[in-house]
Amino acid sequence: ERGLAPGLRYFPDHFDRAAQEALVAAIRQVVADAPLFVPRMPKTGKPMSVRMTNCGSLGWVTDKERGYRYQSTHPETHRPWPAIPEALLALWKDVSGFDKPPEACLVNFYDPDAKMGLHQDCDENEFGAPVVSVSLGDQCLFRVGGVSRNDPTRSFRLSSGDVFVFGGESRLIFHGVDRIYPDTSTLLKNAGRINLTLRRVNP
Ligand code: MD3
Ligand code: FE
Repeated sequence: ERGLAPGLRYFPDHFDRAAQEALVAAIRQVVADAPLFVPRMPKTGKPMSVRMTNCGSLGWVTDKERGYRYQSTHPETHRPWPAIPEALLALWKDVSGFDKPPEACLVNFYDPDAKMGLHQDCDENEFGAPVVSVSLGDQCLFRVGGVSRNDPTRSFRLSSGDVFVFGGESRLIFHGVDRIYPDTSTLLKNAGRINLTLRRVNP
């Protein structure tokens, strides 16, 4: 483990190959139940380049009309989200330092040309809990700044199996994914990258 800034912890290679394969299998089941959807920016309806789904009692969704929010059902099937896989609940217990379990696990799928602009995660009502992130598949260039958009940023090349914990003073930092490095992992059959983020939504 490496501590990088107050509240920001990095666990390179936390999951070994077998554990990563088990996580991918669990996520494939989640996607079979709750298909990937294309998130759209509030007001403009511009599609994001990542595709998403969720597991847990609440999932993060966004569309043109209603914007960013958490809800208990899939935006297209209108069914409840599937359960968070046990291995991810165990990870939360190991690294979050927070006693209540996460309500939400957002699953982001990056094609080789997908990215995510610099943003803060502030749609939750509980900033005392950290966000725990797991990277699977191709490497990416991940950028983290400070709590103001203009703060200087640092970049990290994240690899499959890496875990990040964003808590404390780092819970509201700006962050984004600048690019995917194609063909840098053999974990996923269909290439690209998966990121899982575990979150506590309500106090
Ligand atoms: C720092 N996802 O889903 S994970 C997101 O790789 C998101 O898919 C990126 O940003 C991805 O919102 C980055 C790392 C991450 C996730 C949540 C954070 C960093 C964070 C919340 C607060 C601070
Ligand atoms: Fe984020």
